[in-house]
Amino acid sequence: MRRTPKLAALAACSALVGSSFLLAGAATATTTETSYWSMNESNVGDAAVDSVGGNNGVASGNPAPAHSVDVPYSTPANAGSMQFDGQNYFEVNNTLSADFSICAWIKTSSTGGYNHWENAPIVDSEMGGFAYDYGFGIDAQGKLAFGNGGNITQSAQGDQTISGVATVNDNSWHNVCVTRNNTTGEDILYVDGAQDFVGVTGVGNVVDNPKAWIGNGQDGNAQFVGLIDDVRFYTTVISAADVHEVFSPTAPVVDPVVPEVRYDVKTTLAETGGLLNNALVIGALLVLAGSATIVVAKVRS
Ligand SMILES: [Ca+2]
Ligand SMILES: [Ca+2]
Repeated sequence: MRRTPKLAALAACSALVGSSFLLAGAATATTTETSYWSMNESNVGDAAVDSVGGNNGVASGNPAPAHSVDVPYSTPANAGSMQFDGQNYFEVNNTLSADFSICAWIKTSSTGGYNHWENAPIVDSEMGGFAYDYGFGIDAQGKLAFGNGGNITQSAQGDQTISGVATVNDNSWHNVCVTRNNTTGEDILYVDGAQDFVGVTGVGNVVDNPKAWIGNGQDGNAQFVGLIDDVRFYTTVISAADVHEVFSPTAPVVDPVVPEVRYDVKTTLAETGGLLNNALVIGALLVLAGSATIVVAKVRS
């Protein structure tokens, strides 16, 4: 009679003694992410920590942005978002210039104007009059908007603004992104992980204002009143797949470690120890790890 191999039998009665989880499928967007403000600070007046680039946002205004438990997601853990009242803001260094992307979560009822400097600002690096500047916010119709000053043609400079289609000022959380291509002038707006609108604005490095504000603007803007969370800067045009990953991260691939079973066979060896003669087993371990079998024995004669 064919018998079940002993190791197989042992494996069959294996017991789970430990497990762990490995993360895979990390968002490719993170490879070009240069700033990430989680907005998890708990005290009024705290700097908004940029955990990626160290470009911490200095709180300004009275009152300063306040901690809130109203967040767009809770898994992975999200400790808070920031409340803006139309007056306050965080000031960061403007680290965006040529190709770039901006993403954030917003929850607001605010409306803005028709030009990028008039929008209810999410991130704004405006300078008065024509300048190589930009603004990302909400327009007069409650749509997402982005615009900048730049070279519209080879002979003309000016400001241009594009607006999206989806309503984003319904006081519900929305993930909003813009990508800006400095070669073609193409800008793509995304709402909740999906492409919302494609347009064109002028090209040129938008570096005239060395600062950018989160939650406010610097010249004629409407007020942004509401919550902002998870602001991200990228120095590339991130892909639609990257944007979706920002909106809804791929669930981690669960890869449990193969159960490891350890048997102390000291007793068994002792009972059938005729072959051992003068050997004295003082310890023996049979370790099963997946298909591999490792036998470790300590024998003293
Ligand atoms: Ca947060
Ligand atoms: Ca301007």
